[in-house]
Parts: sequence; C-alpha cells; structure tokens
Amino acid sequence: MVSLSQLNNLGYAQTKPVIDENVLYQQHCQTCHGKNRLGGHGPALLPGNLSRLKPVVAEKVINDGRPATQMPGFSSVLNQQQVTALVKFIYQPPTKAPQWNLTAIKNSHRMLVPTSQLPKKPTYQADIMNLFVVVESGDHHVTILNGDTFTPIHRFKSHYALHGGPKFSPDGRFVYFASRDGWVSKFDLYSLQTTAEVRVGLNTRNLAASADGYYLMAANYLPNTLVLLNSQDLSVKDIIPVSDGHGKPSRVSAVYTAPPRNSFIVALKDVKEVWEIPYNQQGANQLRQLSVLPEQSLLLPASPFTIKRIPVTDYLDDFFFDANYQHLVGTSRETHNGNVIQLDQGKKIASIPLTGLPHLGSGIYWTINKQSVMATPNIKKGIISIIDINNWKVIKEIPTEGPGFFIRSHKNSPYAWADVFFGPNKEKVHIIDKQQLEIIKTLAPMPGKNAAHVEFSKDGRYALLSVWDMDGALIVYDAKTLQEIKRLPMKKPSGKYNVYNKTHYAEGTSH
Ligand code: DHE
Repeated sequence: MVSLSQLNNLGYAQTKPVIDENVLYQQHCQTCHGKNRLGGHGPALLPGNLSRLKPVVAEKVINDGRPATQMPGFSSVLNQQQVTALVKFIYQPPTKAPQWNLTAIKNSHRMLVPTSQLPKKPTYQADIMNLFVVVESGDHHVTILNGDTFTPIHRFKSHYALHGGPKFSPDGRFVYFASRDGWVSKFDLYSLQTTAEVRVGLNTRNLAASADGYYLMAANYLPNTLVLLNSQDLSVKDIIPVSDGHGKPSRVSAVYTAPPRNSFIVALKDVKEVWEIPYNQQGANQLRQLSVLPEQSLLLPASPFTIKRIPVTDYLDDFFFDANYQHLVGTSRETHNGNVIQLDQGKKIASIPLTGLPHLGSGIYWTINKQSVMATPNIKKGIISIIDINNWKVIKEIPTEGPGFFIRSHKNSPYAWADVFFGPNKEKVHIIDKQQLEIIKTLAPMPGKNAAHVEFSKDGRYALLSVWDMDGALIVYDAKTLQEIKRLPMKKPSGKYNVYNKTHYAEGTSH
C-alpha cells in the first residue's frame, strides 16, 4: 500500500484548500484589484470603496460575478469558507492608509516634450479630423488610424488599463488619456508622441476636458477627489476633496463636460448629490495668466471654481445628457430607474423605467418627424429603450438578442448600431432603422467572439466595429450597404474615437 507521504512526494495527495485570505487574494484577486487592494483593472477593494456594498452582497459577487463588468464568478474555484475569508479580508482597513496627495501628484508630473519643441504641422499626410484613436486593451496599446484609408499610422504603448473615452483639445490636435491606475497623459497627434503625464490618483474613473480647452478634470475613486489640471502641461491646479455638506466623503463615479453650460458635471457614488462646476470667465482668466508661467510650474492657486450641489433622492452613479445639456438622465445601480434632472432648476422632473443600469454615457439621440428621441441599452435586459424627450415617456422597447453595452449612430446614417454584449449571443450586433424603430439586420462578424462598440467616420459613411478578443479585429463597414470593407487584426480593441465626431460633440456618439 502507498503511504500518505509517498503520495505527497508523488504530488497525488489531495491538497487541503487554502483559507489564508492573503494567499487567496494574491491568487485570485490581485491581478485585477491590485497588489495592495488599491485597484487596477478592477476597482479598489478597501472598506471606503465598499461602503455601499453589504458583505453578504460581496459574497454573492465573488460567487456569481458581477454583470456588466469584467468580474467573473468564482463559485467553481473557491469553497464557501474561502469566499467568507476573502470577504472578511476586503472589509479590513489596510495596515497603511493609502495616500495620494498634492506632493505625490507633483512628484509624478513629467513634461516629456516642451510645447515649444512641437512641430507646427502634422509630420505625415492625413486628415487630422478624420483620425481614429483606437484603444487596444488586450496589450495596453493605442493605434492611430487614418479614417480615409483605414491604415494604421502609429501604434504605441499606453499606461495600464485605459478605460473610457480619451478626450481631445478643441482643435483635435491633442488627446488626453486616463488609466484606471490614475495616470493622465497627453499625446500630440501632429508629432505622434506623448508630451506630458501625471498621476492624479490611485484608482481613477475618467477625465473630462473643458470645451474652452483650458482645463482637464479627473475623477477618482481613490482618494475621494477631483483633480483639476492645466491642459497645456498637465500641471495640477486644484484638488477638490469630495464630500457632502456634513463631511461624508464620496468616491467620484465620473465627470463630464457640458459644453453649452461651460461646466463640468460630476456623478457621485456615495453621496446623494450631483455637482455642477462652472469653469466661468473669471476662472478661465486666472488660468490663462497661470499658463504663461514656466511649464514645470507647480504653483497651486486657490480654486477658481465654485461648486453647485444638486440634491437628488437617490445615488446617481451613471448618467447621460440630452442634446442641449439641459437635462441629465441618471441611474442608481440599485434601483435601476432613470431619474431626469433639469439642470437649471436643479431638480428631478421625471422618472423613466429602465431595466438595469445603462453603461455610462450610453444614450444617443436623434429626431423622428421633428420629435427628439433618446435611445439607451439596458444592461440587465435585452432591450433598447426609446424615450420621447418632450415628455420623458418610453415610446418603444426594441427587443434584442441579449443585454448590450453600447449604441451608436451618426447624423448622416439612417441606422443605429447596438451590440449584444452579454450572454450566448455576444457575437451579434443589431442594426436598427432609426425611423421605423425596427432591427433590419443582425451581424455576427466573428462567431463566438464578442462584437461591440461602434464609431462612425467623420462623414458617417463608414462604421467601425470592434471584436473584443486578443485575436480580435477592427472591422470597417460601409454604413449604408452594411458590407464589410476592411478587417484589421487588433488586440481587444475596446473603444475607438473619431477626432471630428468627438471635438464636434456629434450626434450619435459619446462626448
Ligand atoms: Fe466603461 C466608458 C464606467 C465597465 C468599456 N465607462 C465609461 C465611462 C465610465 C465608465 C465612467 C465614461 C468615461 C468617459 O468617456 O469619460 N465602465 C464603467 C463602470 O462603472 C463599469 C460598469 C464597471 C467598471 O469596471 O468600472 C464599466 N467599461 C466597462 C467594461 O467592462 C468595459 C466593457 C471594458 C473595459 O475596458 O473595462 C468598458 N467604458 C468602456 C468603453 C468606454 C467606457 C469602451 C468608452 C465608450 C465611448 O464610446 O466613449
């Protein structure tokens, strides 16, 4: 008979399941949530970040995964005791509280190429306004694509896990990226090089660029701050600690630019408020004066901004705007209804039935017989909701083959493209007639592989679709005939952004 020690030596003995939470965390969570729970591709797992999540729900998330995110379920890998140990672990305060203060931000700032050394014109032949910036999240690269010939002009390594849309300077020359681990970088499309970078936080959500081109505002989960940057050199101009009137801190879910209002609008995660921060003339003048200081200037003036707090009845984690930025439609991830907030009045005026949160900034708008409508996917149900924005009523729910993430169109296109991001039909994309509100065609460009996120060329003649896979592709379609024109192999090309559409806040895309 073989003894236990002999079995052990042969590697056959049944191993006792690990219940050391540190080991479990390093094995299963660390790659996405960061070595010290500070966040990476996934959010930070610290008590402050989990304040709205009950431990029993955290346990369910670890077991079953979280829909609409990259979080998988672990019930087939971890037993109940291990899951409980992990939950206990993530709710414990870290031995050393994470800090990312002004000094840390200043020390991280790097001016890589002074503005004075940048060329006056593009160093290559292409219509700058019809370039696409393609984020390849598979290997953390960005491709700059010629939108007339669909040939790549340049490919470069980005910071780890860029997420959300890059933002552009008003003339389209510069692109600003934010990574989940807090880096903001500035890239020059004329000379194809990164000119400056700065780390604004430990776990960052996104970035907004003011419509006048002077400011960038970054939104952080960790620490609970908004960070204002001078868009010229990415020097820090202000850090706004985020809390309610009684000092209760909040993570920042996202920050957006509302161009006609000349303001930033901020979604808060842990406080029932929406913030509007006007970048008013006085502020702009102050910053204009500051931007003539030497580029490495690390002076921090008093904030030129005042914050308008709009109290809301629920947490509004996610939202999108109507065409004139008069209203925002915000959703709480718990209650799943859309709250319509009139921004001038600073109050809720309607509620829209939505099933599951739409992904942030997911809504698009167009007109049907002079009537303005908005459309949004519902992440938990296979429907596209069409909303009449005169009365905020859902006029149609278009059934799809599964819940989707993104819907996109262009003013010159009769169609809206909606992906089926989740479930067995994730390879499919529906083409919807914007007047008839019917699906007229369903594409499945790479069977078994997730097809998602569309952006149109400047004139709307072509639609570019991603296949989200390490052996994925960017596929160019004729937006009228729906025929495939070109297929470019890419590493999980998550989002693509057309310079003209973004700088003109075009109808049918995100802003
Ligand atoms: Fe996103 C945009 C938040 C999960 C891909 N996503 C955004 C924006 C926010 C956001 C705040 C708007 C940024 C902007 O444009 O300034 N995303 C969230 C979440 O809270 C959520 C649900 C959970 C999370 O992990 O943070 C989430 N997002 C995902 C994904 O799992 C996706 C599919 C893959 C990934 O890269 O993480 C994903 N998000 C995207 C993309 C955009 C985006 C491609 C830009 C869309 C656009 O056209 O502008």
